[in-house]
Amino acid sequence: MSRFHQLSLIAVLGLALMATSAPAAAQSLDIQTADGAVRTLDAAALSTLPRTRVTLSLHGDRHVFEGPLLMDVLRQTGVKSGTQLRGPALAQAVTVRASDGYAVVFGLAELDPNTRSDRIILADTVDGAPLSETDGPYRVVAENDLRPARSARQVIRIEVTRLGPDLPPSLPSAANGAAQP
Ligand SMILES: Nc1nc2c(c(=O)[nH]1)N[C@H]1C(S)=C(S)[C@@H](COP(=O)(O)O)O[C@H]1N2
Ligand SMILES: [Mo]
Repeated sequence: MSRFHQLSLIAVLGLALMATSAPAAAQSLDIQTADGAVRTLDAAALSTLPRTRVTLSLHGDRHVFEGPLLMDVLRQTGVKSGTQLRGPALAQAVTVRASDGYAVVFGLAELDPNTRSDRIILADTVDGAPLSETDGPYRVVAENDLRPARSARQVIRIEVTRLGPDLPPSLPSAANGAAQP
């Protein structure tokens, strides 16, 4: 094989390797705001946020996860917090989606440290090391959850959805609801 062909082969193999490892190495996160706009936050944007440590029990072992508060991540896209999080803004849901299709939902206010003391973070390290490929790059960790079921691994997308305050037309109002059998 000529030197040129050897180099071409190495280049092709290199590109193939990059293509297969790219999804696992992707560190960006898509956030869909309540008005439908999607914003991509990369690792650099997330690295500027203050970090918090939360302990979670997995299979009987306690692990220390670390990362920014999920609320601080959402605030990057203009979500209101603190005393601004009131009225219609309280009827917003946050759907956290993972690469395997797993999804968990939080009420926006439960993510706000001004509303609840249990912290909910978007962890990128566990016990001081980056998350494994099967858990990361990001994993939600909800402090004091008794089961780790809401701790979605491999988070790739977060959606903020307005659910109210108006009742959807399909739901009975208090008046005609009372008339139902
Ligand atoms: N992406 C993703 N995250 C997930 C799950 C899942 O199926 N997919 N299962 C959840 C459940 S039910 C539990 S109990 C924990 C288990 O955490 P472990 O996989 O680190 O043991 O992960 C949670 N996070
Ligand atoms: Mo579980």
